[in-house]
Amino acid sequence: MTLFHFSRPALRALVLGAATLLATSTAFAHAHLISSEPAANAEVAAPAEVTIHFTEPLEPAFSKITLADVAGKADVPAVSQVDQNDAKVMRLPLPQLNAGRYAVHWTAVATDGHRTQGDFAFNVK
Ligand SMILES: [Cu+2]
Repeated sequence: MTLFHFSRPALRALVLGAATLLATSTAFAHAHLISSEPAANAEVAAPAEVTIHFTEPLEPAFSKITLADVAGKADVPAVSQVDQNDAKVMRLPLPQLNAGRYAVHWTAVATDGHRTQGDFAFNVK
């Protein structure tokens, strides 16, 4: 592998440089969740949609939100969409949800192609 062609100090500098770059650069930032409505673990009246705000613009073709109920799969006819005017916002329109706990799973692909994902849950009163 090409890494073995570097001297030890050079390799060390390379690794440190990469770590510094990751820590300070926003040019290669992944899309992370800032906030959501409903918020994680919130107890709410049945919401019309799940909205998630991200740190970076998303690639609509590869980003999505899905919803699961206690049975493992909620009957959500719509698909999630990235906001056409603000690509840092993604939404999943919801049907009328019954009372209960719901799990949200999101996959966000940033414009740099990097994928992040996460889960949170909320309760419908
Ligand atoms: Cu990235």
